[in-house]
Amino acid sequence: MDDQIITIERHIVEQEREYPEATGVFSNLLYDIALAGKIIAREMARAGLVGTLGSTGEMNIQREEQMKLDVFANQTIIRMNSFTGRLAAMASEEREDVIDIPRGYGTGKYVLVFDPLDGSSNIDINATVGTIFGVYRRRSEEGPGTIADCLQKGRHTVAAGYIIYGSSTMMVYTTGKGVHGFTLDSGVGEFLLSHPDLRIPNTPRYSSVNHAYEAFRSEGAKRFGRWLQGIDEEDPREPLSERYFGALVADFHRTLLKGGIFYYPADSRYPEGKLRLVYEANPLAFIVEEAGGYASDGLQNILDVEPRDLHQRTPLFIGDRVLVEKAEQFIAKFD
Ligand code: AHM
Ligand code: MG
Repeated sequence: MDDQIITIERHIVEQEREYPEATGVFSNLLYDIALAGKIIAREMARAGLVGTLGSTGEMNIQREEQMKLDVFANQTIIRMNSFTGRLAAMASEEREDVIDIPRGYGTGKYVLVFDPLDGSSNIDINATVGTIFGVYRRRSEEGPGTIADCLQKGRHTVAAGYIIYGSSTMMVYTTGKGVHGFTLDSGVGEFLLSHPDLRIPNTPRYSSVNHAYEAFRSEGAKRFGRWLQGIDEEDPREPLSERYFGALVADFHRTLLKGGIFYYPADSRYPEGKLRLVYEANPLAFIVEEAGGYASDGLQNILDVEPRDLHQRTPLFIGDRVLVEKAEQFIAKFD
């Protein structure tokens, strides 16, 4: 195994062999996502050259400024997946409603939820951004997919992953049989297996949070932050070093590889939390659990939250199980 070169295509096929009843539809869906990731990575790499950078001047439905590359990433994923007959519907951070499969094209048994370009405020400084996705089996029997198909508990995820556009492009995915990371060799245009069977390290290395909003947070979240910093008087500990990109994918990726915790609690500006449950928190929660970690909204496992709305927000504590459970304890005690 050590000196083999394993492409993502081969890896997906080999994983599929473990399911004798598999038809190949699911594998093809994962290739399509990987291909969309390569197209987005290429566009990102040349964005500065062709003047793609900067704002379109439009606001997306979350009233945040939308960058041109967000639009490109969103369109690429939709175009790649609309006509294949593999999906019943899609949902994206950039679109208010469920994205239907165009009339005249067949529908399939899966739904795809995604954040096409997370952390977009990082684009114009050439810092890391990423695509997050989750795949579910549809619940409805046939015909166009429904919102209920997209609003499933994270626990029902059949595949989740992300593509991180950093100093190199990586795709990390799981189908519930380990978490595997692939690095894009842009010379040959292939994602090659570079991080088989990722497990979050047992020793936490970094904590990751935006301290600017400390004053807006609940007593429990504040105290948890102080505990991580080693300044809780009742329970002093070695402080955990901090890192914060301000792009969830990048902050999560580091947490997965190096160990530690990322958290974005609820606060008085965002009483429900800032991050989105369906296409941000759930896919990453599914990945972290598969890698030996844990994700919580502060009260319960994120994967057990019943989504009500496509763009629902949630507090998120994700990474090392012991640290995330400690956050839950602070919140239970003080909030
Ligand atoms: P978005 O770029 O899809 O809107 O995502 C929101 C981003 C996350 O990537 C990141 O974790 C968070 O917002 C950072 O928020 P803040 O600037 O408040 O720290
Ligand atoms: Mg996002």
